[in-house]
Amino acid sequence: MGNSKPVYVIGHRNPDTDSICSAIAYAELKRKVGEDAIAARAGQVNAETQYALDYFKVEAPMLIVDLYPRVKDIMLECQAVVKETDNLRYLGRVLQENNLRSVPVTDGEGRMVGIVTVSDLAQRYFEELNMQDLGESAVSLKAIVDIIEGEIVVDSDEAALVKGKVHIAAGSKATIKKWVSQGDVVLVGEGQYASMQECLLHNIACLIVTNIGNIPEMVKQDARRTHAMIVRTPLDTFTAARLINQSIPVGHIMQKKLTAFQSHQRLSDIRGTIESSKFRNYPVVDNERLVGIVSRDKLMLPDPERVILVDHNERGQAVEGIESAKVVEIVDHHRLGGMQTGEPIYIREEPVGCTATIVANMYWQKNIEIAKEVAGLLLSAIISDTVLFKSPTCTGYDKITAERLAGIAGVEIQEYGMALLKAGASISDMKPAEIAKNDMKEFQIGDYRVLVSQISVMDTQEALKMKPELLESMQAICATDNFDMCLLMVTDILQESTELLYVGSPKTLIGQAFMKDASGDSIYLPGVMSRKKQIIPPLTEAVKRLQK
Ligand SMILES: [Mn+2]
Repeated sequence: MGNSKPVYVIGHRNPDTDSICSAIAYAELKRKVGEDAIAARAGQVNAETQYALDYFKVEAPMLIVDLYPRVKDIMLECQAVVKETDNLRYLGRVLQENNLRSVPVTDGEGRMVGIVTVSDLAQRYFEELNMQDLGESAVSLKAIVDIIEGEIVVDSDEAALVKGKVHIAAGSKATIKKWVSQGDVVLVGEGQYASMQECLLHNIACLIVTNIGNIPEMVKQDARRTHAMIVRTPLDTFTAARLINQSIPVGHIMQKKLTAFQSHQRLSDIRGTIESSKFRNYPVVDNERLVGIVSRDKLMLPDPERVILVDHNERGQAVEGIESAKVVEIVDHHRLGGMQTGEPIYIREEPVGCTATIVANMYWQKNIEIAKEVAGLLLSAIISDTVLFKSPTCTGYDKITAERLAGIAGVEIQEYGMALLKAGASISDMKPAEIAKNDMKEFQIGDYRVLVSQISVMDTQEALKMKPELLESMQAICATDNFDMCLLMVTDILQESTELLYVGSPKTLIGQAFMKDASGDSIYLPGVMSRKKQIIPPLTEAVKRLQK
């Protein structure tokens, strides 16, 4: 279909076993029918899910923190880089050969130190119409010898930096005396022996004889005595002089004040900077290293990520940044929560106990075999969502599907199921703040934003010993994230009941919904295990009654 990017299959935030396992299994099914799908998760794997993954030896899906487009999504490979020690001649060639208007500059260790543009180079040439002063440019004698393809006739310290100016020795001795001084580099034409000797009287650093001119022994002796270098070049004086101008290192003309980005930055955060500056390309630098470039033309239209939502359909429960992505499919078993899409999409919503039930049957409807470990994960999801078939959300379809999956996975349902639930029901290592956020889901109920968390336990007392701390944590969540109410279901798997803790207002909502005195901070709800079937619908009904 021409889509080069993979589609991510992802469950809700604070993923439960269904969200993780259905994502894994559905991504696998998509791959089996030839689509490039990757299973993902929108949060940490909980203890119960980890038990299932370990039991069936399957890796957790990749974590997606958010779907906001980032610099790395539009970053291009850098075509060319120059080092700060490279000379302007090399820089010019790099710019020309790659048809670039700018190129990043790195130091010897590959760290990004600047950027140099065509206009920096042009400006340099306009400024240097006269022979130049190399004193501040950090040009070594060796750099000069190299650039003019010189042959050293009398040696001195090649590594020494030129401290003086560059001259062409033309004219009388008097003129030379007037212009040339200590540390200079002087170009002289062939045969001008008197000029050569005059120059060497002034303690110059280097004498360059052009057109492979002859150098008499007398001149060489003068050079040795004054520690000057003599170089012979095949070039004519004009060309050699121009090339010396280009021996300046890039570091000398580059712009050190950079507008650079980091690969993890959100595009929405760099857009303003790009709009208020004028560059065509911006380097991307991570840990001081150049990793790519961002072109201003590419900024406006990054391809959105494509996602398939499993086990949820509400924006508030989806991975952060879902609005920047393109939802292409939904496979779910919850109420429709008002998601809008730009185009028609494939939706499979069934009122069953678990998304995994739907996914398993999609395999079978397509006559595709379910691998043993995938069957084990799907079974785990059904056991988890239906609390081993005890939840009122459980249907006969879930049960039949689970039995068939257990056959493929080779496990005994009751035994494996109790072990799985037990793994998830252990709260001994959990802090009250973690329990208060366990399996947290956000709901818009009438005008109220309500957060409902759920923890399943084997023994309610262990959790309720922490009730004051739990309520305190819930208060904190409610306040920081601006919820009207925070609810926590402490569900006893064995007793098949829930102790519902709540903070925020209006408490009458709880009272109305469950026909109980809710003036305290918790109520006992026998037979209640399902958030979506036994908590959210009565709350929705109560809101309608209250808001009349
Ligand atoms: Mn589910």
